Amino acid sequence: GLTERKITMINWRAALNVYFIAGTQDVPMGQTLTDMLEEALDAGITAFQYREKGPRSLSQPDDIERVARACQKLCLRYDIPFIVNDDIALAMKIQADAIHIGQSDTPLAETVEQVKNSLAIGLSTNTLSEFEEAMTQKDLAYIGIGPVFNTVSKIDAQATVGIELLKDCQALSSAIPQVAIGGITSTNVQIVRETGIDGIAVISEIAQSIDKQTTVKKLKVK
Ligand code: TZP
Ligand code: MG
Repeated sequence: GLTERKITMINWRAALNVYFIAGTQDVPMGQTLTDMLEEALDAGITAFQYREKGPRSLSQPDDIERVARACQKLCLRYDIPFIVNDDIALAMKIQADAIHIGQSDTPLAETVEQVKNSLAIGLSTNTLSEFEEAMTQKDLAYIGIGPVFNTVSKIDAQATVGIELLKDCQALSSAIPQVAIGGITSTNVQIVRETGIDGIAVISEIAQSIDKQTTVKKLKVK
């Protein structure tokens, strides 16, 4: 059945605490995505998004599905949400916990229709008006805001939004859980946390870390 593939009752505010994102392209030489993910899970990440995108990413659907299922299985074992980036068909096929879409992916209304209530939905925003629009949507589990700082992990990243946009969004509404993304590291995480945002999403800070226990501990709010 489908039930054993999903975790139950997701508290998204808690899940956003340390939200790790990665795909094959983010794995350091000599490692595998699943090994890297297992280390991150062991260190205490609170959500994982499978994002297969950009140079060095897998392109064969069968390979992508196999890796996705392996990651999903690990996340289930650690009882944290497994989220698929962008690929609604894959997310539906394997019954992920959620689908994450950006502003230039499948529009939200269409995504809602396609997931038929069986997946939670997360949406990225890059401006205050996109955030305001997202806040009116009843179908969103959480909203991403960024890139906060410069990122090396997304080739088509929008201009950086800085801490100011995070503060403005927080001031506007916190009705839907929010996560900051883009260039967040152990050294700048404090000022991001001070905005009162629910969580942080990172790729490179965890993917590149040779001591994930220490890195996640620094990023995480107890
Ligand atoms: N969306 C906005 S920035 C970004 C994504 C997927 C990449 C974040 O990666 P990093 O390495 O944490 O800056
Ligand atoms: Mg996208």
